[in-house]
Amino acid sequence: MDVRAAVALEAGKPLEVMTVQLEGPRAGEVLVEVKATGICHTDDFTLSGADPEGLFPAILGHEGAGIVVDVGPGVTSVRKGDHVIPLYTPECRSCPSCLSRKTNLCTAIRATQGQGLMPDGTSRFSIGGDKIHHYMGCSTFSNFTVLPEIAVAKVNPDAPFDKICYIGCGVTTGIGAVINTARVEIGATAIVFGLGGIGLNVIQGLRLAGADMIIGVDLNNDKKPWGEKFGMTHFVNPKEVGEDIVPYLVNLTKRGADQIGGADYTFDCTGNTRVMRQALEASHRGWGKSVIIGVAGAGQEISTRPFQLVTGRTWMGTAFGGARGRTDVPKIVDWYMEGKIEIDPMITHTMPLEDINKGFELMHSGESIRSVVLY
Ligand code: NAD
Ligand code: AHE
Ligand code: ZN
Repeated sequence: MDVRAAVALEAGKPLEVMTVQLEGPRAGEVLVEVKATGICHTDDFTLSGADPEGLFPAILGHEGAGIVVDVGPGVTSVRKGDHVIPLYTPECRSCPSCLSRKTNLCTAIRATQGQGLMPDGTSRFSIGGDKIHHYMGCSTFSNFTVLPEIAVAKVNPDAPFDKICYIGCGVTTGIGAVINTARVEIGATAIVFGLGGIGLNVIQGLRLAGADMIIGVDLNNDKKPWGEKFGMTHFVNPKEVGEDIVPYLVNLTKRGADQIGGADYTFDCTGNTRVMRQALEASHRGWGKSVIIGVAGAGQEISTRPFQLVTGRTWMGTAFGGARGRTDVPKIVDWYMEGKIEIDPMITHTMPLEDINKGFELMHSGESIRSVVLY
C-alpha cells in the first residue's frame, strides 16, 4: 500500500515527506495505523549522524500510538481494532533476558532491529523498489507501519492517541528511571540534569515516589517554571553558579550531622558525557546512585576517578526506564487516565506530518517540551 512518511534520506538533512510503499504484515507481525507520534531527542540524535547504529534512508520515530488494522498469520495477542503503543523495547516473555526477570532488554529481535529490519531480515518499507530502513523497530513517522507482535502494547481504547503516544518513550523512560531503575524511596534527595521531555518526567516520577528535595539543573532558565510545575523544589543554572557545579550541588544537598552532602539519586537527561560525570560526582558518598538516561554520540566515553566508585557511588543506566513494555505500558496509560500522572501540559506543540521539521527546530531552540505529529 502507499503510505505517507517523513523519510530521513541522509544524515544532517531535514526529513522529506513523501509517499512510500509499505508491504502488509507477515507471520507474527501487525499493521498499525499510526494516529500520533512524539518527536524525541533520540530521533534528532540519529538524524544528526551521531548514532553508531544510524542507517539511511530510514523512517524514524519511536514514540507513537495507533490502531491495529491488520494482523499476519499466527498473531494471537492483538487483533484488528486494538489500540496499541509501539515498543522499541519489545517484550517476548521467552528469551533469556525476559526470563531472567533482571532486565527489560528483551533480546528476541534486537539484532535485526539494530539493522533497520524486521525479524525475518527484510524491510516492509520501500520507494520505487528500493529498501527504506525501519528505525528502532517502530518507524512512527509514517501514517502506517508494520511491527512485530511482541513490539506492541495493547492499551485502554478510551485513551487519547495525541497524549499517550508520549508514553511510547519520554513518559515511561523518565518515570521508569525513578521507579524501576533507581527505586527511589520516600524522603530521598535527587538532582535531575536536563529539564527537557525526559527530565521533566523524571521530576514527576520523583514527585510520585515521594522525594523531598528535587533539584533541577539546566542551562536554559526558561525550564525553571517547567520543573516547578512537576515537583522540582530547587533550580540551578550552571552558567550562573560561578564555580564548579559539583561542589555547589554537594553543598546544596548537605543534610544530617556529618554534613557530607551529595544527592541520594542523580539523573543525566542531557546525553552530555561531562554532565554524566558531574551527575555521578554530585551523588552521595557511600550510597549515591547516578542513572544515565541521555544518549551520547559515537566515540564518546565517560570517565571519573575510580575513587568515586570505591567510596560507594553506583553508576548505572536505563533504557526505556527499565519498563517491560507489554506489561508496564498499559498500566502507565491507566495511571494517566486516572490522573496519577500528567502528560497534557508537556505536549507544547502539535503539527501535521508535513510540518515535522518544525518540531525538530522547536527542540533545537529549546521552545518545546514535546512536539507531537498528528496524522
Ligand atoms: P530535550 O532536548 O527535550 O532536553 C534536553 C535538556 O537538556 C534541555 O532542556 C537542555 O537545555 C538541557 N541541557 C543540555 N545541555 C545541558 C547541560 N550541559 N547542562 C544542563 N542541561 C543541559 O531532550 P529529551 O527528549 O529530554 O532527551 C534527553 C536525552 O535522553 C537525550 O540524550 C535522549 O536521546 C535521551 N533519551 C534516552 C532514553 C533512554 O531510554 N535511555 C529515552 C529517551 C531519550
Ligand atoms: N543506537 C545507539 C544508542 C541509542 C540508545 O541508547 N537508545 C536507547 C533508547 S533512546 C530512546 O529515546 C535504548 O533503548 N537503548 C537500548 C537498545 O537496545 O537500543 C548506539 O549508541 O548504538
Ligand atoms: Zn525516545
